[in-house]
Amino acid sequence: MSANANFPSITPEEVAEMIPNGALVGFSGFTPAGAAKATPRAIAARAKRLHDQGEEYKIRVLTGASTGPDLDETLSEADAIAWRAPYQSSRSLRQKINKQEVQFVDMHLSHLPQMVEQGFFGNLHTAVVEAVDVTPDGRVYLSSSVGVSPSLLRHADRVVIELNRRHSRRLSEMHDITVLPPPPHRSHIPIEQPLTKIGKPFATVDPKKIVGVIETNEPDGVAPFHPADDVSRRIAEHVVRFLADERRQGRIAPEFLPLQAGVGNVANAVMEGLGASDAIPAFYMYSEVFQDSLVELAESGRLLGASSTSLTLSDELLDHVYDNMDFFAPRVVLRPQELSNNPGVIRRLGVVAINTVIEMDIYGCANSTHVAGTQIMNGVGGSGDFTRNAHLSILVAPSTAKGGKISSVVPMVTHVDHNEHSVQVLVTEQGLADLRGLGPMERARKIIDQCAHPHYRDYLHKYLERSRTGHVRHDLTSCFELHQNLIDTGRMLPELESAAV
Ligand code: 0RQ
Repeated sequence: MSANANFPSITPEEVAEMIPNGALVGFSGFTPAGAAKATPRAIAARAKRLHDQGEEYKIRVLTGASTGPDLDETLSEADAIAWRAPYQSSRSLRQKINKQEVQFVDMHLSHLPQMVEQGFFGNLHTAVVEAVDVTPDGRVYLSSSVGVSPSLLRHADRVVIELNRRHSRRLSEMHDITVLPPPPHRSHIPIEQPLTKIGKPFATVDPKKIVGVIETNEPDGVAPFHPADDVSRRIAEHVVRFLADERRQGRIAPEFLPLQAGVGNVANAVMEGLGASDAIPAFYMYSEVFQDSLVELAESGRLLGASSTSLTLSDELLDHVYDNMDFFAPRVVLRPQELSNNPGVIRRLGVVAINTVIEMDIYGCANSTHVAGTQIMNGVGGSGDFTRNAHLSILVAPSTAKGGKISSVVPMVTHVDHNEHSVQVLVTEQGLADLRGLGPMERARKIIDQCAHPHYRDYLHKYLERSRTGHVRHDLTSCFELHQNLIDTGRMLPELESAAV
């Protein structure tokens, strides 16, 4: 049934006019997948117009995670964001956050729906949600991501649907949507296998709240996947060898365990490596993004199925999935982020989690978010949900950054996203440190010898030697010396002659 027969059409410009300065607006989108598109562009245009007239106009922006360029980048460039949660990956927005021009709440993605339910972010003025269909009784068939949209639809005062004709109407065959009741009224979540469905193929909204429907026909615009570089491939080799060995030793069951892999180059390389390995059987994913590398793995039979909250696929591959829904629909489940990232489910399924960090320290704490402890990159995203609760938590990073001027292995991380109690395995292209069962000094020596770049090992060993007392040994006068050197001279070890290590 055509949505416009049931709800009035509205233009993005009319929606922008409805949203006052300072309002909290929830947009669909988890990565560029399923992100609202036309409305944020119109809000940005309105902001620019008002700013030219000397008027203040900024909104508070809530989404599932990062978004497409039409949302964060466009709104930020128009100086239209005052506050943002829970994750972002926009160049322009990150600069404004680091200048304190935007307040940013960096939080675990699994917490977001209940924070919305509990009203911590204030009154939700409007939700703008991309969908493939909406029925007169308020069933909203979402598009390529679920994210936090079911909660936004419940709690917003008014709702705008962006009806994007570009997506397959068969997406509902993948969706599994339920909103958890607040405690103490929760019972166990009966997801016993990555593809178990426990909800409905649609989200619901009170139809009286729908102020209008905007028809669009636009791709998600996910950037295409780049082939893995040498460093990522070496990291992947260490991870694959380690997991195959864990299985041989019986610590991972013969049928294997579901995997979660973060986004980006290294994660894609790891997935490729796992796909190509004879020692790893065909496997499932229990993750938050379904990205490009998984399409081929599914078609070759290496990936048996995946639970996710978004189809983060470049346009060509998303079209390919839509053209082959008979194959993909039974193999992919898209859930709200409260369930894709649910700590209890991750622990029950025994997920093996692999995420990329900015830096790791010699005792196993890791920093995913803040360069030199101050400059936000993206945010913790789902990495904490998975790292804390996985059966096996693996964190990876190249051993150096910026052409060798920065060591990713440091005495003490300048910001802690994952602490040593959650982190079990650290990997760089240099090697892998399995930290399970090791005391602090054993960990430190292993991390330096296995993971640090050879040019930084001597410095790190000397740091350990001069840190003489305590259980976790630190020299508080010099634990951030490498970072201070970086700030002062542009490199962590100024005496290193060659930058290219
Ligand atoms: O900077 O963009 O200026 O070149 O950080 O680093 O090596 O391209 O790697 O794109 O995978 O990003 C941790 C940021 C890594 C990401 C992080 C600089 C480096 C480069 C990017 P340039 P790379 P990636 C959810 C998964 C947190 C959220 C998460 C992230 C830029 O993976 O945001 O895990 N993770 N989500 O030069 C200074 C250092 C640096 C550094 C890297 N030590 N110091 N700069 N960079 N290390 C879970 C799912 O289920 C999906």
